[in-house]
Amino acid sequence: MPTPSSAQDLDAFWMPFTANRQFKAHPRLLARAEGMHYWTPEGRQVLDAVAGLWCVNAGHGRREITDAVSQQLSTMEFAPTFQMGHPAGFEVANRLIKLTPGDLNHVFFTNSGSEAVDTALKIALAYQRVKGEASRQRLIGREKGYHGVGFGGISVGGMVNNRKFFGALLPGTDHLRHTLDLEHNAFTRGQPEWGAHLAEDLERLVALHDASTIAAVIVEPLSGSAGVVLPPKGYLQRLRAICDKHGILLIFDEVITGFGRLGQPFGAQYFDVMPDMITAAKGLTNGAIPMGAVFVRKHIYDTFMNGPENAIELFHGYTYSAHPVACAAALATQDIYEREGLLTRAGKLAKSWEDAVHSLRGLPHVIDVRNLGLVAGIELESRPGAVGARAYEVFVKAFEKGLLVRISGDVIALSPPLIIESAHIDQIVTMLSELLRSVQ
Ligand code: PXG
Repeated sequence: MPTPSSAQDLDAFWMPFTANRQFKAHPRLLARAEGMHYWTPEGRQVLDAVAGLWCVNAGHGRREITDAVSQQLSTMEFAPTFQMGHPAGFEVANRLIKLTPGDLNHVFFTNSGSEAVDTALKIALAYQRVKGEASRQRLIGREKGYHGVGFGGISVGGMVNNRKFFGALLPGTDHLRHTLDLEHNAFTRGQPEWGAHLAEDLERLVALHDASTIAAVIVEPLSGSAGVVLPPKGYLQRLRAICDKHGILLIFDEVITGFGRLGQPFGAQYFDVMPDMITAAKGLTNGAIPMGAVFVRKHIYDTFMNGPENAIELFHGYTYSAHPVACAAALATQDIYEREGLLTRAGKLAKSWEDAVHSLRGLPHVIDVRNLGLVAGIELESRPGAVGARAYEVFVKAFEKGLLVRISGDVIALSPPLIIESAHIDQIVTMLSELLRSVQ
């Protein structure tokens, strides 16, 4: 593959969530990856502290995934799943439901997290209607929530720039308060003690709209994109209890927390809270081939399986739902996770990760450090009138130094591959502390 070298080469690709002109003036390119590292086209090594984009949980360049994908491509590159099937789709579904908690034992396949979210929201609305509660049409999200970029996802999402350009969005949505509070919780190790009562905000929305109008609540158990926002201890339990009290479905968006990020297969198990649906993507295939999924509890699936047997139960699906090549990647990925114990590895590393990232406390600009499992957020004080500028400078300098991080506003987000070793953790923290000392 030739490396794009002129401004003209870079012009045609309208890059996602990117300052295109700024990037194209000073591009940052990646050309190869293996294990914990990327390499630039010039051959410079970059330590991946963010698993690509929170997805390459088993590390880069896994031969088993490449081989499975290649074999599937040469055997059958595509097969429809509308009124047809192929073995791998069923195999992946059966395999995945062994990882999910309780009776979350049916899977609807999508191609991304955004599609998984829109699918879950549609299932929630259809479920209430099929159940005879068609007045339950409202969907509740949370401030600072990120649920992808479909119209459903941005409507329940709570990040203003992802919403304000796109019109009136879905009608009938509302939002819970977010749980970020530096005044009470700055520099907490793990989940904050303060803030479980914020879940009571759902009672406010019930009082305002009435439970009979609310279909579902969707939250990320831990918000990634908004800058690593943790649920206070007991918060998710309270949210579950209030949903139960009012007959509201609870959806956990686990696109980031799924597949081992917190030391359990899913956040639902880590937090010991049972949602009615889980959305997932990213780590499902180690980022190698796009794939998303919605896990649905038995009572929801069964509600749909009641009409005449020749009736299609859910008018929803994608050409590429359970794409055979994605299924092959998913199976190979799950084999690796199981063989290498990666879905619980974050739990074993969590303490040393926590100690390492909290050692950044006290460095210039650092106003909070948040961590859980193998995730961390380091929040920097914003420059006056220039939110995000300081973290952006750290991000650019980090890449130049050989470290890939993510930023959201002035939060540096870290979510390394789950194969990380302690030497890499040291390296990440050492590089970050030098960088924090070097930026103004
Ligand atoms: N839900 C959650 C919780 C996510 O984190 C999506 C849905 C959408 O997934 P897709 O596959 O449609 O992108 C996500 C995606 C970041 C970052 O660094 C996070 C995501 C994507 C890109 C960047 O904050 N999360």
